[in-house]
Amino acid sequence: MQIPDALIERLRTAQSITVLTGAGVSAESGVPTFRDAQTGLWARYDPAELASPAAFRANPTLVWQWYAYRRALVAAAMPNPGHLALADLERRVADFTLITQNVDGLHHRAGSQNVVELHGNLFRYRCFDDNELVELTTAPPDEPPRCPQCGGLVRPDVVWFGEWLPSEAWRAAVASAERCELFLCIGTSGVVRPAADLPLIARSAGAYTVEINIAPGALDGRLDLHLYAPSGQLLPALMTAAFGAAA
Ligand code: BV8
Repeated sequence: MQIPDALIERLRTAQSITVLTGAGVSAESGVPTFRDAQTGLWARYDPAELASPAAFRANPTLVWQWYAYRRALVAAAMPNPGHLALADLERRVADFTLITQNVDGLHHRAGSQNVVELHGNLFRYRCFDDNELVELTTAPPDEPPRCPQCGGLVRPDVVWFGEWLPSEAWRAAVASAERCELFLCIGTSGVVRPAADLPLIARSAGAYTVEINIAPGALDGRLDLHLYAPSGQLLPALMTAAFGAAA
């Protein structure tokens, strides 16, 4: 796997690094990507349709069970060497921000600290009516429970299509993209906005921008460097090339 010296040098010297990840970084943990998640009984549903307030209003049981299915997949998964390499990189850089579109929580489980969850988290819950956070010790698999405050239906604390991103998370993401010297964009198809705008915001602010993916996508040719290899293999190799054998 040929890694350009320019990237190795920037990894060694950058004081400020920002990373954006998508579903591809969790693929090698056995968590299907957003587009691939529709296997088996879910194959006949468009994920963007299920991940919407309209779908939950129309059929809360179906949407709740889809998220229970995804929680079970993630609970059975472990962070992979790609997640671990990013946690290691964070410990070596003064100003490091990890922005993720993933709702699987695997970056935290890998030891990453400064994680911005742009699209929420599968294992947190909110009331669909009063939007207050709801603590659930165990999430029932079949039916959405009721909010203890107002009796409204409980939903996963994720951002659905047509919903605004959490303003504080978006603000922190844009600020880190604008101030970083190096921006790594890993395992995302670069289709869903506004997340897909972040590498372009970083580039126009002067950062050196790098895509890591297994295949060209919507960002192809729009960043400074595009490396095509599985992130679970390329990221550990990058860390070894830049810092010697992983800590
Ligand atoms: C918003 C949480 C303002 C839930 C997610 C019309 C009407 C309304 C909105 C829009 C509209 N047109 C456009 C929009 C905006 C819309 C959007 O972008 N739509 C797209 C589909 C065109 N965005 C929104 O709605 C956002 N909100 O705009 O609010 C607003 C308000 C009102 C009205 C208008 C606008 C909210 C977007 C967030 C939605 N929630 N997730 C859940 O998870 O269930 S998005 C979800 O999909 C993920 O979080 C992620 O963001 C996205 C999936 O993308 P990826 O992560 O990149 O995954 P994907 O499967 O696509 O690709 C995997 C990649 O990995 C591939 O490139 C593959 O090659 C690579 N890969 C695979 N294996 C590996 C690998 N790479 C490396 N190594 C490997 N081993």
